[in-house]
Amino acid sequence: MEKTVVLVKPDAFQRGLVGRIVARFERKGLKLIGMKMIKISPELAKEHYAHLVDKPFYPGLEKFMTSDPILVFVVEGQEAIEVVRKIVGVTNSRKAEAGTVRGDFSMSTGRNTIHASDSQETAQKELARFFKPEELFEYDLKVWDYLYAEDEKE
Ligand code: IDP
Ligand code: MG
Repeated sequence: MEKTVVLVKPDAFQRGLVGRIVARFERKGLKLIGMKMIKISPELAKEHYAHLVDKPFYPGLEKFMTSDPILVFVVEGQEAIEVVRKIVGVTNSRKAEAGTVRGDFSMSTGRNTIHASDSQETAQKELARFFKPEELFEYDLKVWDYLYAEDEKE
């Protein structure tokens, strides 16, 4: 089963949206296997946003992401990476579809409430970046048989 990483950004904390955002993933049927609050350091921000460090908006992005704690969590499920990115919506929240997290909760690109891994490679890197092996939990989700049919389980 695929695992993917979600960050709930400082704007969601300030706006009291954390619980509602996590609930979106729970109600979909994704299995929560790790979750914690952390404060991102400037070094970690540069690593996480390595693809953006040369952009003019990067200093503001780093300042914002390191300003307050964030929530980081991991969900597991069939095609979880793609499913989660769909729930998150596109980067510019004003263009994000209604029903997505960004489409429903944000008006902004720079304050878009949430991050999610965008590929299998990124998901693996982000898992290692934010979680120690012992912080991820393997447990039996009793409703598994109602989330997936026999031919959809691995
Ligand atoms: P993503 O979060 O949808 O994967 P990325 O292109 O990976 O989008 O950008 C990471 C984050 O950087 C975005 O979520 C957003 O907060 C910020 N960002 C991206 N592009 C811009 C921009 O043009 N202006 C300001 N912030 C941006
Ligand atoms: Mg991205």
